[in-house]
Amino acid sequence: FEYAPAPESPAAAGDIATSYGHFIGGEFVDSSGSEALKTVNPATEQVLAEFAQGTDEDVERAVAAARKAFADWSALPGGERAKYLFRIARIIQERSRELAVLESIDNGKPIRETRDVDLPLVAAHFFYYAGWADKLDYAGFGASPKPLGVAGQVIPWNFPLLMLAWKIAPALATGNTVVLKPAETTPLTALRFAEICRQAGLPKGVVNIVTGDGRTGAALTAHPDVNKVAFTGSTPVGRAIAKQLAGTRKKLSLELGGKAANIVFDDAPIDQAVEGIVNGIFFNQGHVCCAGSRLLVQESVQDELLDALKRRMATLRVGDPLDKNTDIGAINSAEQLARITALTEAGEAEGAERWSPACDLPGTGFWFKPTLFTGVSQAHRIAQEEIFGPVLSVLTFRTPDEAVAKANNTPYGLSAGIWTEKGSRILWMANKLKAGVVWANTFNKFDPTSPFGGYKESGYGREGGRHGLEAYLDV
Ligand code: TXE
Repeated sequence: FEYAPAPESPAAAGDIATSYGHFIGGEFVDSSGSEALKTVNPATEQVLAEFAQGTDEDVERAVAAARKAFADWSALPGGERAKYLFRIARIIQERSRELAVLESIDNGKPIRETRDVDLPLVAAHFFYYAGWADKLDYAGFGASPKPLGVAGQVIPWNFPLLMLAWKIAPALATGNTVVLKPAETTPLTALRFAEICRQAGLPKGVVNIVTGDGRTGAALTAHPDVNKVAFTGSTPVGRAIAKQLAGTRKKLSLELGGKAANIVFDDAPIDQAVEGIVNGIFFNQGHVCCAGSRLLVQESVQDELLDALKRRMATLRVGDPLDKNTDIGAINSAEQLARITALTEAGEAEGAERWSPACDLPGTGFWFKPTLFTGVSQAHRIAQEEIFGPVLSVLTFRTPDEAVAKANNTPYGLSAGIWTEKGSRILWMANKLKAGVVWANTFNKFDPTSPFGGYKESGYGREGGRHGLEAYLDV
């Protein structure tokens, strides 16, 4: 084994370099090309740093480094691999403040969320999968399941570090090595994670980070020496990757878009349901694949629920992501803001009624008011397409059967929520809903022990839990 250099002294979140290359073979290296991209703070539009647009040659070098490391890494006893993962988990906890601030600056999400949700979950995933590394032989994967080889992983910008953890932790626990490409609007925490790999003494080449846009992603997923592709992102790109991989023997898992229904029955405690609806759609500015973007409310409580919801929406604070009182931060990019704007305009054009509370938005940066649409019909684009912003479409139902039919009436099937006091109804509904995750009397609850993934256009394969290991093993 070639071990990485001795621990470095931790940086502060503000220590952002002016330009970054890739992390390949345990070293920070320059790109073979000269094209650089910029990442901006979406709350201020200020450029944070330049980073490399990964070339085919960069991807080649990274895959070669991962291949070289694979022989020794996969031969390590699971308990030895676990030690590295536990060490990474502990360093993430120690550096969580720095990482939370950096994530909020690069992504735009409120510090309260990065601090209390993202970072604890990131560490939890490394702890959880560290615990699996030495137990694979006795857990129903056959006598001695084999890692697949080099995993090419492409992640989105909505939970940059958490998506990295969902992908890297199970891959390493099972003995695979990794080349990961972060999203082009949020590369900074993945590059900081590379430092953490060095700090943990992770052998060189086990984790490689190559930055760039979709061209770099496509070069990675197409590389012939990549054995496993894991992708989280848009449904069109997921479909393109599936086509690209057809005819190869690469294993593929896809976690794509969603259009979840949050279903509220007339016996649900209204205040609790309102909190769940707000968390369901306004958490992370609605940049959440499993966001509760459709509210299905039983007709008899529609007026009462919408009154309470509007009162609650009027209390939401939109603004500076680094202010601990902020509920809704900045939209991640100008492109995403344009997508949200276009779909909400389509909602109005198709005849739905739009409402937002009075709220002052900062002058610079990318912002969107919490928005509610009533009078929405199932055929409207805002009832069918993923908006990926703080926009809720309200539909109504009378019976549980009608709620199921409407909830299932989208191309997606990632998640759903049910609000009712009746346990029997929860079980009945959960079986009928075509969704990989069904929450009852809560929403957007994540846990490393639970498998997560979709039906239909939301993708295939599961991440998290014991099922998440299967994506990285030949059983
Ligand atoms: O996604 P892309 P975008 C949805 C959401 C959003 C829309 C567009 O509705 O409004 O997608 O977002 C890389 N081969 N979700 O444009 O393009 C890209 O560089 C390989 C849902 O940001 O799919 C980035 O790293 N990789 C979602 C990643 O794919 C390619 C999260 C995601 O970008 C590639 C994000 C290619 N041909 C967006 N093209 C979720 N499921 O949570 C791009 N990429």
